[in-house]
Amino acid sequence: MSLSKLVEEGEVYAIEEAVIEAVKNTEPIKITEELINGLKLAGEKFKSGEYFVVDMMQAAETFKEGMKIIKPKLGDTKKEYKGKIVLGTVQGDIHDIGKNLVLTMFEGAGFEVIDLGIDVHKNEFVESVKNDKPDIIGLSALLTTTMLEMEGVIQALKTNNLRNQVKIMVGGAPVSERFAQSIGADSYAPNATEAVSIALKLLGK
Ligand code: B1M
Repeated sequence: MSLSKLVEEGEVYAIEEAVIEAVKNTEPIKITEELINGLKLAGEKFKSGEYFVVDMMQAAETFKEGMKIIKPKLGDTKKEYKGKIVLGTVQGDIHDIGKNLVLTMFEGAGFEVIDLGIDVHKNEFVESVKNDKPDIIGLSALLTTTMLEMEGVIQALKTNNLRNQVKIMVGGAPVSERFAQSIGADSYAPNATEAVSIALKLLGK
């Protein structure tokens, strides 16, 4: 069974061995893409009513197990310090797979990453800008309802006179370039790999 199919079907006990085998002759990034594809297919089945939340959770768990093996192989060369980014999934949203992938890519590229986790209230981002002084705040959202929270974070930073001290990057499946512009974010990244190059440009590096 392909890696993608193993994730889609939530074959959590088979994924580790399959990924170890795949690593022998496939690029880690290609394996990551296959694992992501499996999640997407599970999501489509959920949308069509064929899968329930429990099936999606099983697929997500299988994805995570596969990523545990791939993660150390993504960007495993030591890089010079590139900057500091604070990441979080916005309030009301518990999806973190994409955000964690973004985190892995930033760490691999030489960024210091502070992960605020999931369901992060706008005030936590504000506090983090005050205390951690990041170069960038990275917001992730996977629901059409929670992506609206991104604007709340930007407003909260403005209210606290902190907006000009930090760049804002937004991402997540329902988010778009147009949406990012409409809420006053500095950038939008469609995926984890591009997020790093967009961040470097944003910081003039
Ligand atoms: Co949820 N879910 N889910 N889910 N889930 C979606 C998102 C959905 C599209 C499924 C569907 O209907 N087809 C749908 C949203 C519909 C909508 O709003 N339009 C949905 C729903 C409805 C729900 C619940 C409401 C279901 C319910 O309870 N009735 C519920 C919500 C819970 C909540 O958040 N309050 C829910 C729950 C869950 C699980 C817990 C079961 C699980 C999450 C587990 C976890 O994350 N730990 C889950 C999953 C796994 C999915 C799908 C299947 C997969 C999401 C995923 O991880 N994709 C998803 C369907 C789908 O995507 N086809 C779905 C892979 C991931 C690598 O991609 O996150 O897009 P993504 O990240 C990408 C880019 O977007 C980008 O880079 C990443 C890598 O390239 N990116 C950034 C992301 N963040 C970024 C930030 C950046 C830059 C780039 O800068 C800072």
